[in-house]
Formats: sequence, structure tokens, C-alpha cells
Amino acid sequence: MHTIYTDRHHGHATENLVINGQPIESRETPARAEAILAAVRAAQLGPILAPTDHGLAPIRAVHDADFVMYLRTAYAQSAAYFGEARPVIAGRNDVTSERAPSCPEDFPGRRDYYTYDYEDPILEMTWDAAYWSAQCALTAADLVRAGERAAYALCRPPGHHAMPDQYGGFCYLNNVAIAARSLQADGPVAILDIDYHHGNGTQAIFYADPAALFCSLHADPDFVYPFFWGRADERGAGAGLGLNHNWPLPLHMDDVAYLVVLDEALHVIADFAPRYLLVSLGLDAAEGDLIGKFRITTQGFREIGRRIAALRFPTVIVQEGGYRLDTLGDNAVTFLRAFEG
Ligand code: Q9C
Ligand code: ZN
Repeated sequence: MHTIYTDRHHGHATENLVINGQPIESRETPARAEAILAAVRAAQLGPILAPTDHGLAPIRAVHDADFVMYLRTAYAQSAAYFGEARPVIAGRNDVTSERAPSCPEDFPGRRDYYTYDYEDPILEMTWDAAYWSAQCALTAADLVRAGERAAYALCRPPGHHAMPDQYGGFCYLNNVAIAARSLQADGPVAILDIDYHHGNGTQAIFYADPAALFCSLHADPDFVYPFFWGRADERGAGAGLGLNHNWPLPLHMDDVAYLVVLDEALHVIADFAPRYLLVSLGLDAAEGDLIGKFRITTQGFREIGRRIAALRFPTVIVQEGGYRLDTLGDNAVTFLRAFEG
């Protein structure tokens, strides 16, 4: 299996951040991708390739042009506005379900319009990192389109919380959606999201799309981020009605309970019979995760991988969350191995 990776994510240096005199503690750090990369190398999973540059067009096929422009220029625009360069972070104190009807011209309104969240910084190199993370997913999609059985995009920052025109949940560009949209040229796609959190951005992007099935297993948003999305009655709209499937789950799911629900999702995907399958591989469902509360073991990820691989759809695997550094690499490699042979 090929892994697509670039160290451009290092520019999104979220460790030891101090913003406006306040220390910002983010779990979404460069060490996460480094831990997975080290495990992929040690396991000799296969070639590790740098992403190729597909430009902005496939990003703009998912995200609004002005939002993309904002992400590219927010840091510079804020420096001009505030009179000094400093990381951009929203001015609110919690996730919001509100959306303003229009976007202001300048800061601070523009800053808060383009995110529903409050704790994701835009640093000088955040756009660069997000751009290349999306290119990793597109490059993995190219390999699968060219006939590989599966390919792994080791994306950082992650993507599944990024909406068409809002970022949040450590996500700026929706990597899996960008890859999925590019693959739709060949036929309908299915996206299976096994991150601990609901993939609200991916859901929003494909909500009315008859050529994309979205299935997400996640912690119940009554209690867990992203709070305002991910309920079972969100079933899609218009021509996409019936193609959005959410499984909100109780906290403390273990392997056995999780696999029962996974099988339901796999049946829905098998019935849809997509041309390609994309997996949003969050590993924050792992036992002992620093954010997630599920208790999926490494053996559990082996079985999850085995059952997804058994569908035999050409599969693009896109890295999302996962915050327990000491098991992250093992869990990733154990999952990915299921797609060999
Ligand atoms: N202060 C992904 O797993 N809130 N995003 C965490 C800790 C945000 C998770 C609370 C969780 C976002 C890709
Ligand atoms: Zn997550």
C-alpha cells in the first residue's frame, strides 16, 4: 500500500502556541503525523510518496471561492488589521450553531464568519499545510483511479469537519470530500467516516448529492463535538435524500458493540455499490484517546479494517483524528494491513 505524505504540515505548528498572551493547548499536533509515519516506515507498509500538485480547482469544487481566498489571506489580512502578525483565532468562546447572513469585508467580522468553532488557529503556514494535506488525498485518489486496490493519504491537518465555507474541529479543507469529488468523475462514491466525531463537513458537502453516499459512526452529538450535527434523522435532502446515514453511539463503545453497528453501515454501502469507497480514518475511537471516549483496541481496528476491505471496493483511506500518540501508529498500520492482498 502506498502512503502519501509531506512534511509541509510542520508549518501548521500548533504545539506551544500562545495567542494574545493565552496559552492554546491543541491535541492536533505535528507529532501525530510523525507517529503514524514512523509506524508506516517501521512496518514497511510500502512506498511513501510526496503529493503531486493538483492546483486549486479540485479544492474549489468543494469549497466556496471566497472561503478559500479567506484561508489563503487571513493571516496577512489580520496582520494589516491588528498592526502586527499574530495567529488568527475566533473571538467566541464555544462552538456556534448560528450563521450570519453575510460576510463582512474585514476583521474581526470576517474572522468569525468563516468558522463555527473557537479553538483552531490560522498561523502563517496553515494555508500551506491545509493545501498540501488536500493534495495528499487527491494523490491517493489518483493511485486508486489508476488501479491500486487502496491508497493511504496521511493527511494533516485533518478535514472532515470542514464545511463548504466554514472551518472547525482542527479541519480547514475537507480532504476526503475533495478526493471524493474528483473521483465522482468515474461514478458514484461512498464515504465511510469512522472518526470518533461526526463528519459534519463531509455530510454538508454531499447532503443533496445523489452520487455520494455518506455513512458516519460517531459519539452521540447530544454530548460530544460537533454537537449540532450527526443525528440519525439527518438523512439527506433533495436528490440525495436517503443517502446520508448517521449512527450516533453511546460513549464507551467497545470492539464488540462497535462491530455490530459497523456491519449495518457496511450493508448500506454494499447495497449502494459505489465505484469507489473513501474512508475517513479517525483513530480517536481508540481506547485511551486523549479526546475520544470509545475503547476500540488495536485488534478492533484490525477487524474494522478487515470488514471494510472485504467489501472489495477500490478504497482511498484518508487520515482524520486520533490523539493518543503511543498507539496511533500501531492502530493505523494494523488497519491499513487489512487492505493488503
Ligand atoms: N478542547 C477531529 O478529530 N474539540 N477533530 C475538542 C478539546 C474539538 C476533533 C475539545 C474536537 C475536534 C478531526
Ligand atoms: Zn475526531
